[in-house]
Amino acid sequence: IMIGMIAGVAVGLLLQALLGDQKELFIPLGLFDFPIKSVFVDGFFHIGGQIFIASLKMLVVPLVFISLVCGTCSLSDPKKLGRLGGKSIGLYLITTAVAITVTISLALLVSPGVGHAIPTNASFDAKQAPTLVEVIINMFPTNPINAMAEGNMLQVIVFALLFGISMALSGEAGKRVSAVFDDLNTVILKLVTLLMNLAPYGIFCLMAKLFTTIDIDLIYALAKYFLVVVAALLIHGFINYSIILKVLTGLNPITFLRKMKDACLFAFSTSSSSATMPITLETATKKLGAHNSVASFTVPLGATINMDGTAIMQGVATVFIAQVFAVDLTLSDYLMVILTATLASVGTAGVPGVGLIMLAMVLNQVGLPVEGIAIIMGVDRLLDMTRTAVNVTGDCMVTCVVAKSEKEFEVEIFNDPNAAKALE
Ligand code: DAS
Repeated sequence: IMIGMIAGVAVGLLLQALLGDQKELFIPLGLFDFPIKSVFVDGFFHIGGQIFIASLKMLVVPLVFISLVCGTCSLSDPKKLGRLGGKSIGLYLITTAVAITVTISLALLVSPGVGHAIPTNASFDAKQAPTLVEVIINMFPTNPINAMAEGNMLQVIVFALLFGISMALSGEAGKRVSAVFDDLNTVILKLVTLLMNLAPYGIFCLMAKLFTTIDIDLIYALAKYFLVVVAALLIHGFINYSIILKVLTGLNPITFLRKMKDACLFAFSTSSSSATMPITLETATKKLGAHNSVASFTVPLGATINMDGTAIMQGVATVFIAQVFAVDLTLSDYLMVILTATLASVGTAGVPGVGLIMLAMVLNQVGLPVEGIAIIMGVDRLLDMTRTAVNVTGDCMVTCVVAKSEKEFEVEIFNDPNAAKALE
């Protein structure tokens, strides 16, 4: 996977250098000039990358529904589900609030936007973000099949939980259905493994296409903003998570981070927590040692409501945009940003670029011009990749904490460097 990524970036940057300001790169073949960019970048790389992402997303709904039903109905008592829910949602919200508080302090320290009024001709139409009440009501599907068809993951999760609980309470009939779901789970996880064999090629295509077209010099113009976000993401991903994991579980953070490599590379390449979910689930169970009865609940939930990386971007972006527009925000404004960004990340689905859309909700809350998003849109793709890797790391970290506290955790697997080698 790493080789696929590095090769893709290298090929992309090489093609961008060869293209220069031209729109096409022709190779003379005697009879005709061969159009490299159209055939490879807009052809093979684009098609290959999109097919790979689609194949991952194809897995999400069946995998989440089946693994969550299996996980829930295997819970000895549904009361335990309440504990799992309370612990995981509580930890997800706390880590997100910690992320954005640390981030705003860092952003105010560096003040990336002071004295950098950047002219923008780009415009941004902000979709009205849902309120917390709407998010809670919308969690309950009026039509579960429609929720699956639309990929509304919060509704799929709620339906799977209710279905699994009713199975656990249905005696012999529930046991027979549960056996079917266990077999379905085996089959769908096999499909995950089969698709992972395509990963190096899919990631190569995604990276090659992106790095052929990404606007490298725009990053320099927004370098300070870009670097503050990346710094905050790295601090949160490497330091904050390591401290929380060590304090709450005593597990070795270095081992944890090393085992997160593949899931992070997937998240980075796809910019989608949802698309990465099959890998995150495999990582949590087969590499880190969390039981499926916990991971099948906390990982899909985390991929949907836990977006620490996104909240970090939203915190820095708010400070940056306030400074670029010379708007002085008060302490209560920043507290409102922390609350709104934390809730915005709950409502953010795990797909590319939604963090930027939810940023509009945060900017609205503190009266900042939403057009400010147009300033940072150009560098957001690379930041989206990085923050999605942080998002999935947070999902696995909380899964380990909750699983260990529920004694549904195999430390031997966690400490085994070769656990789940088959996945790589
Ligand atoms: N790309 C989103 C995710 O999948 C996060 C974001 O857009 O900020 O986590």
